[in-house]
Amino acid sequence: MTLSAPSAAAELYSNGLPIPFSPELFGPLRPSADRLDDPAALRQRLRSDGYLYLPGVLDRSEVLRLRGEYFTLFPPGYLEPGTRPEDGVFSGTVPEGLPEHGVAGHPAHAFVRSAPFERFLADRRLRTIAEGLLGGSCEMLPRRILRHFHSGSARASRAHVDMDYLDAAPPRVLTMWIPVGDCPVATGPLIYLEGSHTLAPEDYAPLRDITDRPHDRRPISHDLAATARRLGRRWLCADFAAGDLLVHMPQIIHASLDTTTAAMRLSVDVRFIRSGDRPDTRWQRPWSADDGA
Ligand SMILES: O=C(O)CCC(=O)C(=O)O
Repeated sequence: MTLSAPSAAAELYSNGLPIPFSPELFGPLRPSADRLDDPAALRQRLRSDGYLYLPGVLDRSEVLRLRGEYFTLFPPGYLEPGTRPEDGVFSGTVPEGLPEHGVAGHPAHAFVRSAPFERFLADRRLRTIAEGLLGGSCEMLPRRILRHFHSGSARASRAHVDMDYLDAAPPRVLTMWIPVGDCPVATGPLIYLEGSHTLAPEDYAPLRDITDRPHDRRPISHDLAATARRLGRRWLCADFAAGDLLVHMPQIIHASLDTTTAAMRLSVDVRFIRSGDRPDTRWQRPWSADDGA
């Protein structure tokens, strides 16, 4: 599989820090959609890679409809004039008075509590994949996160493992990441550190001192180049299209890149646990960006 060159020359960024798009630091994700009809093979692939990259599993038109329904909620001036909400093209100006992303009053806060969002996530395909992977009936945790980044914000997700945020959860948990729109490398997708689900937490503990959030020990680091070099591993990425799905284990190190395109990055991440397992109570409420979980 080849990666298209990012539109922003050879240098990418995460949280404003540069990371060269070089073969030393980046490699391609391995697609696994050919195993969808074989849950045992899919489970085996998840165990060996720590993630599953499933291109084209969801209905592209439904994903784009969700994108349009979200961006319709923004005040005039936010989207580039002459573009459609489903394009999600940033005008370059955040309207005055727009609350911080995901807090009460911001469109994302209402959207994750809305019928279109519920309907989209009720897609049987998500549950079927989760049940095949977790080996039985599953529940989607109610805290479902809508992430939205635009160019110029120098914001992305720091390197982390989900188990540091779900530490009161049972071990049988997995995450699904859904790009809500096309998300090539330059738009700032999720990336995985190759084979990092096999590391022990002590292996990456020293990286926690390379941080822009010294008060919060949960992120591993905001410096993705240092993370890759210190651990001797590449970041795996792909040019995602609307309809693609990623699944990962709570032990794999992942992060995201800054958005450098006018088209905004929109995604949803959800977690499944086995029915009957005791959930982490912080994940039992709908997401709000200031809920601290
Ligand atoms: O979308 C992102 O930038 C981060 C998502 C994430 O960490 C996850 O899905 O576990």
